[in-house]
Amino acid sequence: MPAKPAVMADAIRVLSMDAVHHAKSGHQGAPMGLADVATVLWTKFLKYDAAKPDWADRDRFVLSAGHASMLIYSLLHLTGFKAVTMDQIRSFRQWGSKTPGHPEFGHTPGVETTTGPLGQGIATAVGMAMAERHLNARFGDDLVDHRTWVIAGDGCLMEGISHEAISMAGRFKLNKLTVLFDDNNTTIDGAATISETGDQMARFKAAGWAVKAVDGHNHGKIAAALRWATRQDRPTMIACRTHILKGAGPMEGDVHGHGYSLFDEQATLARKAMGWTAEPFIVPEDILKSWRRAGRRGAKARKAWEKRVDGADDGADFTRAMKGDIPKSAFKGLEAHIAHLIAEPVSNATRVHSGAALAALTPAIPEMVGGSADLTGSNNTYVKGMVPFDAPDYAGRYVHYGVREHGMAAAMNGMALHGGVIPYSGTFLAFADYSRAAIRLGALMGVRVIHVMTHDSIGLGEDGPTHQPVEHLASLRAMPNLLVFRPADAVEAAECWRAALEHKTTPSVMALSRQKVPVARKEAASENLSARGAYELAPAIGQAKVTIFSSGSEVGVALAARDQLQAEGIGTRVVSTPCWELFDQQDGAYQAKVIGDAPVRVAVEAAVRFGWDRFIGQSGAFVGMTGFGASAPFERLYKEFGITAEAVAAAARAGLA
Ligand SMILES: Cc1ncc(C[n+]2csc(CCOP(=O)(O)OP(=O)(O)O)c2C)c(N)n1
Ligand SMILES: [Mg+2]
Repeated sequence: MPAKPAVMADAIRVLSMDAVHHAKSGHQGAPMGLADVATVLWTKFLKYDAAKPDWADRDRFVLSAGHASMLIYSLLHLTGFKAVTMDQIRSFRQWGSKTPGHPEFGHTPGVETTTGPLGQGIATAVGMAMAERHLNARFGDDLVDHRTWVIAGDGCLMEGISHEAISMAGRFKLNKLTVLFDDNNTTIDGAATISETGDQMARFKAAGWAVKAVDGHNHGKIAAALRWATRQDRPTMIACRTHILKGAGPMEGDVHGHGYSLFDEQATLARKAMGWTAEPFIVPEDILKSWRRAGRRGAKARKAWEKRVDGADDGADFTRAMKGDIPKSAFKGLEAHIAHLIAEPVSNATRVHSGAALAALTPAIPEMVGGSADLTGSNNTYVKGMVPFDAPDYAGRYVHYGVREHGMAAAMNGMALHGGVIPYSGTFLAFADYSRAAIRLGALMGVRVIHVMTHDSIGLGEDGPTHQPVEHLASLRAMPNLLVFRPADAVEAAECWRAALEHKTTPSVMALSRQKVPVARKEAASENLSARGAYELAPAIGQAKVTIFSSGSEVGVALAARDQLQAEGIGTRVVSTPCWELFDQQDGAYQAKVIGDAPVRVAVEAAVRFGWDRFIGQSGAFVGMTGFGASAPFERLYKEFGITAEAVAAAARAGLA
């Protein structure tokens, strides 16, 4: 006899209690409250095949409320995802387990995105739903036709990023996106109402969503609501009224149930009330069987889909795109562009050079989907001929994200996680702070997204200190698994783009100048020098007494200082450092050669010194910023803040004295 759905839901509850109890850590409140909603979704609606977690046309399930991780681990175990054995459930939150405290992408098959920082999941899911619609437009229903389901709690919806995500999804009419709101009126400090009186349903509705409320413990009603969601022409939100710790006897619905750990007696009573007689970490055969059957539900559809991919003319192209492989001849246009730049050098802002590189890349790489947070003209992210991404034909490759830097960065993570899309977008570097939490999650997950961030220093001039980044380069360089590129001219910009695209598991920031910069690279190179991270741009004439290190718009300052010093007979070399992280990956011999042994080292960058000691040591001289900038034309600012060739040359002379 198949197990009753209510009993199947109890299996989630009991496993969540067992795991949290055993680990003496974690959250059972939300998994117990959500067990019914999740059971209906995973046994009747979610399209997946537990035997093939990476089936490209599966529905995406995002547990935005990442603290409820035992919910997804229970589901993965029960439905038969191989990696999540009962031993793994027993090892919840332990070193080396597949069941870490919060769900981690790339760590546990079946986990579509890392969640835990509240609000990120729902915003990431918007990107997944965008990627789905875009690829559906490109490859058709036969290959791409799936939904994105999100479970989000009070916390996710309180976070500001949820606003950006919701309004984007509403504007783009992402009708294959459904948010299941765990409406339990509970957060950590107590009832959600102690800090929230907003009407979440009205809020979603105002953003263009279809909304519905449902008793989150009534399987029939949940199923009806999910069915309703699949029929709407816009994104859907279902407020599922649930009780946190549902099934835990007197503690059920307690507003302090968020991280409450049931005492032994309470857990025993809860099991008894559920009629659950099995020992901890044991799921009775009939219940497990029913769950495993649910986990195989999608197998037939998956196999039929595989046949369709095999038979489709563009099946191989689809598979390549989903694997994240770049088309074979992707860089031909870029190579020609670089050759042209060497033959006929162009001096301009590096943001303009980046735009030129994009013009050579985007026609050759159809997976690239660009965009900007309302700064298209400033970011140079738009390539002529690109069509906006929008309903009802989602084939467009340019996203008008609106003024939503954080939501944009998270959506890009979602697109990259979905696969088949290589997202890039633009904003000002100073606003990296707005998107930082999503950039960090992207770095942690190892997704290829490219954040174009222009106006990268005081060099932006008149807009003043609010817009002038000074500490941002240092703070982004501090982030693990993030490539921070700061090209010095057109050739470096092209090289940096190529390097960013060739790093499949690392997000990149492209820091670009607003102001015009001189040409740095005049000779053809036999390799991508920027991909080395740092390289000798100009050698010393005679014995090297001084090395000047620099990046981006200050490389021109470094070269001018070199001219002054060489005129005085002081052998001076210039090292360009477009990407510190890639330099760190070079072998020791290469690094030593680039750093060199000139007795005096100077660095110049229109930013704070933090981090530069890595190149110049403690005794090196740094020419840059020590505080915030100011509003004035950029030439005046460079003079006032002392970032000049004269200052660099003087620092070098002082070092030699
Ligand atoms: C950005 C962020 N801020 C704070 C936290 C810490 N935190 C984890 S869960 C939570 C409350 C969540 O409330 P809700 O989403 O309603 O979950 P429930 O208590 O209903 O399980 C908080 C503040 C976090 N994980 N992420
Ligand atoms: Mg809650």
